[in-house]
Amino acid sequence: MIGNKEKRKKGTFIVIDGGEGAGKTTVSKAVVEQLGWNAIGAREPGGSQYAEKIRELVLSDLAKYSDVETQFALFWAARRDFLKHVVIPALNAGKTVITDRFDSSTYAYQIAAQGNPQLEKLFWQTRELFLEEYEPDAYILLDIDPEIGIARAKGRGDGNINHFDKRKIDFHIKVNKGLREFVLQKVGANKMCKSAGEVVDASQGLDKVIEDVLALVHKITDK
Ligand code: Z5A
Repeated sequence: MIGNKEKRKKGTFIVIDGGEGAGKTTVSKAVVEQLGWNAIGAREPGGSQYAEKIRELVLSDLAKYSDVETQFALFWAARRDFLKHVVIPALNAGKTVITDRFDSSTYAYQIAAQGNPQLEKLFWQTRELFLEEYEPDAYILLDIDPEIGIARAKGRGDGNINHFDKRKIDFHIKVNKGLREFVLQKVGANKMCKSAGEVVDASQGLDKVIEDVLALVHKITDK
Protein backbone atom coordinates (compact mmCIF):
# COMPACT_ATOMS: atom_id res chain seq x y z
CA MET A 1 0.00 0.00 0.00
CA ILE A 2 1.36 3.42 -0.95
CA GLY A 3 1.71 5.68 2.08
CA ASN A 4 -0.70 8.59 2.08
CA LYS A 5 1.23 11.57 3.37
CA GLU A 6 4.64 10.27 2.29
CA LYS A 7 3.56 10.44 -1.33
CA ARG A 8 1.15 13.36 -1.08
CA LYS A 9 3.39 15.61 1.07
CA LYS A 10 0.92 18.52 1.39
CA GLY A 11 -2.16 19.12 3.54
CA THR A 12 -3.81 16.89 6.13
CA PHE A 13 -7.01 14.95 5.66
CA ILE A 14 -9.03 14.03 8.75
CA VAL A 15 -12.41 12.28 8.99
CA ILE A 16 -14.72 12.73 11.97
CA ASP A 17 -17.26 9.92 12.12
CA GLY A 18 -19.75 8.53 14.62
CA GLY A 19 -23.30 7.30 14.97
CA GLU A 20 -26.33 9.48 14.74
CA GLY A 21 -26.26 12.40 17.20
CA ALA A 22 -22.64 11.71 18.22
CA GLY A 23 -21.89 15.39 17.61
CA LYS A 24 -20.01 15.17 14.28
CA THR A 25 -21.56 18.29 12.74
CA THR A 26 -21.20 20.43 15.86
CA VAL A 27 -17.66 19.27 16.64
CA SER A 28 -16.32 19.48 13.06
CA LYS A 29 -17.63 23.04 12.71
CA ALA A 30 -16.02 24.10 16.00
CA VAL A 31 -12.71 22.46 15.07
CA VAL A 32 -12.60 24.06 11.59
CA GLU A 33 -13.41 27.44 13.14
CA GLN A 34 -10.58 27.11 15.67
CA LEU A 35 -8.09 25.99 13.02
CA GLY A 36 -8.82 29.15 11.01
CA TRP A 37 -8.11 30.02 7.37
CA ASN A 38 -5.97 26.99 6.63
CA ALA A 39 -8.77 24.50 7.24
CA ILE A 40 -11.92 23.56 5.36
CA GLY A 41 -14.87 21.49 6.55
CA ALA A 42 -17.26 19.37 4.50
CA ARG A 43 -19.83 16.63 4.97
CA GLU A 44 -20.58 13.30 3.33
CA PRO A 45 -22.53 12.18 1.46
CA GLY A 46 -22.17 15.43 -0.51
CA GLY A 47 -19.57 18.13 -0.17
CA SER A 48 -19.37 18.98 -3.90
CA GLN A 49 -22.14 20.18 -6.22
CA TYR A 50 -22.62 16.87 -7.98
CA ALA A 51 -22.24 14.80 -4.83
CA GLU A 52 -24.94 16.89 -3.12
CA LYS A 53 -27.33 15.72 -5.88
CA ILE A 54 -26.41 12.11 -5.08
CA ARG A 55 -26.98 12.91 -1.40
CA GLU A 56 -30.59 13.89 -2.16
CA LEU A 57 -31.07 10.56 -3.88
CA VAL A 58 -29.45 8.26 -1.30
CA LEU A 59 -31.18 9.90 1.65
CA SER A 60 -34.60 10.08 -0.04
CA ASP A 61 -37.32 7.51 0.65
CA LEU A 62 -36.74 6.22 -2.91
CA ALA A 63 -33.70 4.41 -1.47
CA LYS A 64 -36.04 1.68 -0.23
CA TYR A 65 -36.52 0.59 -3.87
CA SER A 66 -32.78 0.11 -4.47
CA ASP A 67 -30.53 -2.68 -3.25
CA VAL A 68 -27.41 -2.31 -1.14
CA GLU A 69 -25.04 -2.76 -4.12
CA THR A 70 -26.66 0.27 -5.79
CA GLN A 71 -26.37 2.25 -2.58
CA PHE A 72 -22.73 1.20 -2.15
CA ALA A 73 -21.95 2.38 -5.69
CA LEU A 74 -23.76 5.71 -5.21
CA PHE A 75 -21.95 6.52 -1.96
CA TRP A 76 -18.61 5.79 -3.67
CA ALA A 77 -19.57 7.85 -6.74
CA ALA A 78 -20.43 10.82 -4.55
CA ARG A 79 -17.16 10.34 -2.65
CA ARG A 80 -15.05 10.29 -5.81
CA ASP A 81 -16.59 13.55 -7.05
CA PHE A 82 -16.14 15.20 -3.65
CA LEU A 83 -12.53 14.02 -3.53
CA LYS A 84 -11.71 15.32 -7.03
CA HIS A 85 -13.39 18.71 -6.70
CA VAL A 86 -12.92 19.60 -3.06
CA VAL A 87 -10.48 17.42 -1.14
CA ILE A 88 -7.60 17.06 -3.63
CA PRO A 89 -7.39 20.79 -4.52
CA ALA A 90 -7.46 21.71 -0.82
CA LEU A 91 -4.80 19.15 0.12
CA ASN A 92 -2.61 20.26 -2.78
CA ALA A 93 -2.93 23.82 -1.47
CA GLY A 94 -1.60 22.59 1.88
CA LYS A 95 -4.89 22.91 3.75
CA THR A 96 -6.33 20.73 6.52
CA VAL A 97 -9.54 19.06 5.36
CA ILE A 98 -12.01 17.92 8.02
CA THR A 99 -14.94 15.84 6.81
CA ASP A 100 -18.06 14.85 8.68
CA ARG A 101 -18.29 11.14 7.66
CA PHE A 102 -16.39 9.40 4.80
CA ASP A 103 -15.81 5.77 3.73
CA SER A 104 -15.85 4.64 7.39
CA SER A 105 -19.62 5.23 7.13
CA THR A 106 -19.91 3.00 4.05
CA TYR A 107 -18.15 0.27 6.01
CA ALA A 108 -20.39 0.76 9.06
CA TYR A 109 -23.76 1.26 7.33
CA GLN A 110 -23.71 -0.70 4.05
CA ILE A 111 -21.36 -3.52 5.12
CA ALA A 112 -21.70 -3.95 8.90
CA ALA A 113 -25.20 -2.72 9.77
CA GLN A 114 -26.97 -3.71 6.54
CA GLY A 115 -25.21 -7.09 6.82
CA ASN A 116 -23.23 -7.40 3.59
CA PRO A 117 -19.80 -8.90 4.35
CA GLN A 118 -19.53 -9.92 0.66
CA LEU A 119 -18.95 -6.23 -0.15
CA GLU A 120 -15.85 -5.89 2.01
CA LYS A 121 -13.35 -7.06 -0.62
CA LEU A 122 -14.87 -4.65 -3.16
CA PHE A 123 -14.77 -1.91 -0.52
CA TRP A 124 -10.97 -2.10 -0.12
CA GLN A 125 -10.42 -2.41 -3.89
CA THR A 126 -12.66 0.59 -4.61
CA ARG A 127 -10.98 2.53 -1.84
CA GLU A 128 -7.52 2.02 -3.30
CA LEU A 129 -8.66 2.86 -6.84
CA PHE A 130 -10.88 5.85 -6.02
CA LEU A 131 -8.84 7.50 -3.28
CA GLU A 132 -5.45 7.07 -5.01
CA GLU A 133 -2.84 8.56 -2.65
CA TYR A 134 -5.47 10.76 -1.01
CA GLU A 135 -6.68 8.38 1.67
CA PRO A 136 -7.36 10.13 4.99
CA ASP A 137 -4.44 10.60 7.36
CA ALA A 138 -6.76 9.73 10.23
CA TYR A 139 -10.27 8.82 11.30
CA ILE A 140 -11.53 10.19 14.61
CA LEU A 141 -14.49 8.24 15.95
CA LEU A 142 -16.89 10.13 18.24
CA ASP A 143 -17.90 7.09 20.23
CA ILE A 144 -21.32 7.17 21.86
CA ASP A 145 -23.99 4.78 23.10
CA PRO A 146 -26.52 4.84 20.22
CA GLU A 147 -29.45 5.42 22.62
CA ILE A 148 -27.83 8.63 23.89
CA GLY A 149 -26.92 9.72 20.35
CA ILE A 150 -30.44 9.22 19.04
CA ALA A 151 -31.94 11.10 21.99
CA ARG A 152 -29.57 14.00 21.26
CA ALA A 153 -30.44 14.03 17.54
CA LYS A 154 -34.17 14.02 18.38
CA GLY A 155 -33.60 16.82 20.88
CA ARG A 156 -32.25 18.98 18.08
CA GLY A 157 -35.84 19.14 16.82
CA ASP A 158 -35.03 20.38 13.30
CA GLY A 159 -37.21 17.70 11.64
CA ASN A 160 -34.22 16.62 9.52
CA ILE A 161 -35.00 12.89 9.39
CA ASN A 162 -33.89 10.40 6.71
CA HIS A 163 -34.62 6.69 6.23
CA PHE A 164 -31.52 5.68 8.24
CA ASP A 165 -32.78 7.71 11.21
CA LYS A 166 -36.06 5.78 11.12
CA ARG A 167 -34.35 2.40 11.64
CA LYS A 168 -34.68 0.53 14.93
CA ILE A 169 -32.08 0.76 17.70
CA ASP A 170 -30.58 -2.64 16.72
CA PHE A 171 -29.49 -1.11 13.43
CA HIS A 172 -27.75 1.80 15.18
CA ILE A 173 -26.01 -0.62 17.56
CA LYS A 174 -24.62 -2.45 14.50
CA VAL A 175 -23.51 0.88 12.98
CA ASN A 176 -21.62 1.69 16.17
CA LYS A 177 -20.01 -1.77 16.18
CA GLY A 178 -19.02 -1.33 12.51
CA LEU A 179 -17.48 2.07 13.16
CA ARG A 180 -15.48 0.75 16.12
CA GLU A 181 -14.32 -2.23 14.06
CA PHE A 182 -13.22 0.06 11.22
CA VAL A 183 -11.32 2.53 13.40
CA LEU A 184 -9.83 0.05 15.86
CA GLN A 185 -9.19 -3.02 13.70
CA LYS A 186 -9.12 -2.13 9.99
CA VAL A 187 -7.13 1.10 9.80
CA GLY A 188 -3.58 1.66 11.05
CA ALA A 189 -0.07 0.47 10.27
CA ASN A 190 0.10 -3.14 9.03
CA LYS A 191 -3.70 -3.35 8.70
CA MET A 192 -5.91 -2.77 5.63
CA CYS A 193 -4.57 0.77 5.07
CA LYS A 194 -2.18 3.29 6.60
CA SER A 195 -4.70 5.83 7.91
CA ALA A 196 -4.62 6.21 11.70
CA GLY A 197 -7.63 5.45 13.89
CA GLU A 198 -8.49 7.45 17.03
CA VAL A 199 -11.43 7.29 19.42
CA VAL A 200 -12.91 10.12 21.51
CA ASP A 201 -15.51 9.56 24.22
CA ALA A 202 -18.43 11.58 22.83
CA SER A 203 -20.57 11.16 25.95
CA GLN A 204 -18.49 13.88 27.62
CA GLY A 205 -19.59 17.53 27.68
CA LEU A 206 -19.36 19.27 24.31
CA ASP A 207 -16.43 21.52 25.29
CA LYS A 208 -14.37 18.51 26.42
CA VAL A 209 -15.17 16.57 23.22
CA ILE A 210 -14.06 19.57 21.10
CA GLU A 211 -10.88 19.93 23.22
CA ASP A 212 -10.03 16.21 22.79
CA VAL A 213 -10.67 16.27 19.03
CA LEU A 214 -8.61 19.46 18.60
CA ALA A 215 -5.70 17.91 20.50
CA LEU A 216 -5.80 14.90 18.15
CA VAL A 217 -6.06 17.14 15.06
CA HIS A 218 -2.94 19.03 16.18
CA LYS A 219 -1.12 15.75 16.85
CA ILE A 220 -2.03 14.46 13.37
CA THR A 221 -1.27 17.68 11.47
CA ASP A 222 2.09 18.11 13.25
CA LYS A 223 3.27 14.63 12.17
N1 Z5A B 1 -24.33 7.17 5.14
C1 Z5A B 1 -24.22 5.86 4.66
O1 Z5A B 1 -25.11 5.05 4.85
N2 Z5A B 1 -23.10 5.52 3.96
C2 Z5A B 1 -22.09 6.40 3.72
O2 Z5A B 1 -21.10 6.04 3.07
C3 Z5A B 1 -22.22 7.75 4.24
C4 Z5A B 1 -23.35 8.08 4.93
C5 Z5A B 1 -21.13 8.75 3.99
C6 Z5A B 1 -26.27 10.96 6.52
O3 Z5A B 1 -27.03 11.51 7.50
C7 Z5A B 1 -26.65 9.49 6.49
O4 Z5A B 1 -25.96 8.84 5.42
C8 Z5A B 1 -26.23 8.81 7.75
C9 Z5A B 1 -25.35 7.66 7.33
C10 Z5A B 1 -25.56 7.55 5.87
N3 Z5A B 1 -27.33 8.25 8.39
N4 Z5A B 1 -28.05 8.69 9.24
N5 Z5A B 1 -28.81 8.93 9.98
P1 Z5A B 1 -26.95 13.03 7.96
O5 Z5A B 1 -25.75 13.70 7.40
O6 Z5A B 1 -28.25 13.68 7.68
O7 Z5A B 1 -26.96 12.89 9.50
P2 Z5A B 1 -25.93 12.24 10.51
O8 Z5A B 1 -24.62 12.07 9.83
O9 Z5A B 1 -26.51 11.04 11.13
O10 Z5A B 1 -25.71 13.34 11.58
P3 Z5A B 1 -26.61 13.84 12.74
O11 Z5A B 1 -27.75 12.97 13.11
O12 Z5A B 1 -26.95 15.24 12.36
O13 Z5A B 1 -25.65 13.72 13.98
P4 Z5A B 1 -24.31 14.49 14.38
O14 Z5A B 1 -23.85 15.42 13.29
O15 Z5A B 1 -23.35 13.51 14.87
O16 Z5A B 1 -24.77 15.35 15.63
P5 Z5A B 1 -24.95 16.94 15.82
O17 Z5A B 1 -26.00 17.49 14.90
O18 Z5A B 1 -23.64 17.62 15.84
O19 Z5A B 1 -25.49 16.94 17.32
C11 Z5A B 1 -26.79 16.48 17.64
C12 Z5A B 1 -27.35 17.26 18.85
O20 Z5A B 1 -26.60 16.92 20.01
C13 Z5A B 1 -27.22 18.79 18.69
O21 Z5A B 1 -28.34 19.40 19.28
C14 Z5A B 1 -25.94 19.12 19.49
O22 Z5A B 1 -25.95 20.42 20.00
C15 Z5A B 1 -25.99 18.07 20.58
N6 Z5A B 1 -24.65 17.65 21.06
C16 Z5A B 1 -23.57 17.37 20.29
N7 Z5A B 1 -22.53 17.00 21.06
C17 Z5A B 1 -22.98 17.02 22.35
C18 Z5A B 1 -22.37 16.73 23.61
N8 Z5A B 1 -21.09 16.32 23.72
N9 Z5A B 1 -23.13 16.86 24.72
C19 Z5A B 1 -24.43 17.24 24.63
N10 Z5A B 1 -25.06 17.56 23.47
C20 Z5A B 1 -24.34 17.44 22.34
